[in-house]
Amino acid sequence: MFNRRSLLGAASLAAVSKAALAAVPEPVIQTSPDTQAPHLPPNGRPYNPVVTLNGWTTPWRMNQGVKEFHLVAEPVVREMAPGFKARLWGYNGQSPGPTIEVVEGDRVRIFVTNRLPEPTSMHWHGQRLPNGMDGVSGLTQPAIPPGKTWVYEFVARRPGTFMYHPHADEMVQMAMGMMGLWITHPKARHPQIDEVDRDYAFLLNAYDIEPGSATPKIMTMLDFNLWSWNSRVFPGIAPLVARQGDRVRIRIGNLTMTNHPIHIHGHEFTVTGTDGGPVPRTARWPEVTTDVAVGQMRQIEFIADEEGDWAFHCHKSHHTMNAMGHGVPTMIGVDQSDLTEKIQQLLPDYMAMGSSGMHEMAHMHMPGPDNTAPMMTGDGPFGPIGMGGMFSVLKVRRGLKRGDYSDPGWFQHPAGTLAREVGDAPPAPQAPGTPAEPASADVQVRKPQGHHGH
Ligand SMILES: [Cu+2]
Repeated sequence: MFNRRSLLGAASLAAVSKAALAAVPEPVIQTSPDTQAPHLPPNGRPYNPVVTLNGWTTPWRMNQGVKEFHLVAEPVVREMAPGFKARLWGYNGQSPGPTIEVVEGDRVRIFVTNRLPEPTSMHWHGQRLPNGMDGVSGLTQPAIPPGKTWVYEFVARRPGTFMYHPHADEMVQMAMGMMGLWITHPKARHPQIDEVDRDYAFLLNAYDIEPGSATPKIMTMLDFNLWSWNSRVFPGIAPLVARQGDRVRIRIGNLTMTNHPIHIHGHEFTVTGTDGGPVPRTARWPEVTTDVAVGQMRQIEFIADEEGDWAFHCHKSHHTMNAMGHGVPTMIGVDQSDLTEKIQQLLPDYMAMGSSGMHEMAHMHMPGPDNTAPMMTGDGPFGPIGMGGMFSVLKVRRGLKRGDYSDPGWFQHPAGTLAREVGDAPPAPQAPGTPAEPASADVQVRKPQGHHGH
C-alpha cells in the first residue's frame, strides 16, 4: 500500500545542477491514490510527519535557507474507489494536491504553475502572511493566466493545520477537486500541542458525478452524490491504523458545501486545535462526534486504547452512501409483487426494491453503468458493510511497530466478546397500551410516499 515514489522525487531534486537551482524547482508528480509513507524531512528541523490519507506529502528543495515547493494546477484522473475513476482538476497529478509540511518559522517559497484552461490563484487558508501573498484574484493579485507560473513567499508564522485552494472561479475549481493540506509543525515543545505517535490528515470534499460519467457537475449546490475524504469514497478510503496505546491525532478540513459531524466508535476524543490554532487545554471537552463546518479545520486527539476495528465516519447517513438518486419513493411496507411483472414488460431489467428497507442493496452488487461507484458496498469479515462515501475504519492493534501503517487485516475478536444469536430470549417488555399482537408488515400495505430533496 505504501511506496517510495515521493522519496525518489526527493532524490531527483537533490541531483539538480547549480544552474537549475536558480530556476523553478521540478514539480514532483504523484499518480497513485494509495496512502504514501510519511515523508521524513531530508533537511531542516526534524518533526513527526503526518500521514495524508490516500495522499502524500511533497518534497521540497532547500534554496539558501528557503523551502521551495512547486504546485502545478492541472487536470487529473483520480481513482475515487476501485473501478471508479473521476476526471478532476488538482495539483501535481492528484486531487487533493500534495500536503505541504513545514516547521514554524520556516521561510517558504511556493511556485504555482497554471496548466488549466482558465485562470486560477492560490489562497493559503488560515495563514498569517503579507496581504499581497493571500491569493485572492482581483483583490490581492491578478488571476494567474493559463500557462504562467507565479511565486508566493512568506514565513510560516504559527503552528497548526491549514489548507490551500484557489480563490479564482472557486465554485468551479473546488467542485473539480482543487485543494490541499498544509501542516506547520511547532518549532519546539509547545504548551498547547502534545506530541503524538500517529498524525493523520484528510480533507472532506464532495462531487456530483452522474453514474456512468467521470466529470463532476459543477453547478450542483447541495445535492452531491459522492461524499469523499481526500477525493476517495468507501471502500476506497484507507484504514487509520494505530498501535494500542498510541496517542493519535486526526486533522480534518472541510471544503464541501455542508457540515459533517465526524464520529468515532469505541473511543472519545478532544478537539485540540482548529485552523485558528491550538485550543487552550482548559477549553477542551470530551466528544465522540464533532461537527466540521464548511471552511473549518478540526484536530481531534485520543489514546487508541481499545483494540478492534472501529467505524469512523460522517454521521449524516446519506453521506455514507455513494452515487444514488434521491428522488426515490419510500417503499417500506409496499407490496410490489404484481407490479414487478407489469413493469418488466416495459423495462426487462427492472427489479422491485425496498419493500423491507434498503439493506438488500448491500448484497446485490448491482451492475451500474460502467465507471459507477456502488451505492452501498464494502465487505467485512461478517458480510457486507453496506456503506459508501465518508466511512473508514480505525484499526487498533497491540504490538504494531512504530511507523507501521500497513493494513493489519480484520480484528480477531477474543472468545466471548462477540454479539451472537441466541435461541430463547426473555420476553421483551411492551410499552403501556401496545396491542398484544403487533401489526405485521404485510397488513400495512399503503401507497408509496414521494420524497423530493432534503
Ligand atoms: Cu457528512
